[in-house]
Amino acid sequence: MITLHHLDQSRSFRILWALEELALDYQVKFYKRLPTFAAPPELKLVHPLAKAPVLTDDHQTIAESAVILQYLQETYDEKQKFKPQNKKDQHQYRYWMHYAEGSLMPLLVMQLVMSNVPKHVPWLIKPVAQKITAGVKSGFIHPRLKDHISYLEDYLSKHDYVAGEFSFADIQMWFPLDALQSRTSGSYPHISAYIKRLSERPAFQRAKFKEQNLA
Ligand SMILES: N[C@@H](CCC(=O)N[C@@H](CS)C(=O)NCC(=O)O)C(=O)O
Repeated sequence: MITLHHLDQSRSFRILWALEELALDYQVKFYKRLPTFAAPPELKLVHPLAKAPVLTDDHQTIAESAVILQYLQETYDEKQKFKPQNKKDQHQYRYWMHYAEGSLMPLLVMQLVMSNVPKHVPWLIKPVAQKITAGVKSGFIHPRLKDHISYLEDYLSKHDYVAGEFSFADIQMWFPLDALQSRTSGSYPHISAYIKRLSERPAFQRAKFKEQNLA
């Protein structure tokens, strides 16, 4: 039996969506974030790092979104609908699978951490914390994010999906792009159109409906 260990407001939505695309039988174990926004300790019983998503399939325990997506595709996508079949698109498929968590997410996480630091320090040093984190954001994070956004806007102005037709690489990319759109103030027409295209998929809608009814 496939079990998705799902943390609320998290990357594990990717896997819920993939399971719906594959129309598989699965169960979801729901974990609620602690007030600190960390995963609850029960998730440690499934995987020592207590990060979501984690998927268990009979005796296997699989962590990391990209690895889970690849596992599901290789194991259950009998008609090879969710991975490109030609070499050029397969290269893109691998690239975007890694880029999402290896290049784009670290910047978004860093930005989130920097924004939260001043909220969690004693009031006396708040102004100092604000100054330091604003400096890191404007001097380090924002110029790099700007480059990523231009790169993605350009790529998505020429491609409806990241690797040929819709594939699991799009599921992997959806999360950072959705986070980028909701956490930054800019307007990104091609990224927005891509997110809209993905969110109109019936499997995405089913996964959203399931997620909303899990808590
Ligand atoms: N690269 C990992 C990241 C996993 C990750 O950081 N998940 C977050 C949720 S989006 C988490 O479990 N956070 C809880 C915590 O850090 O306590 C993946 O793609 O699966």
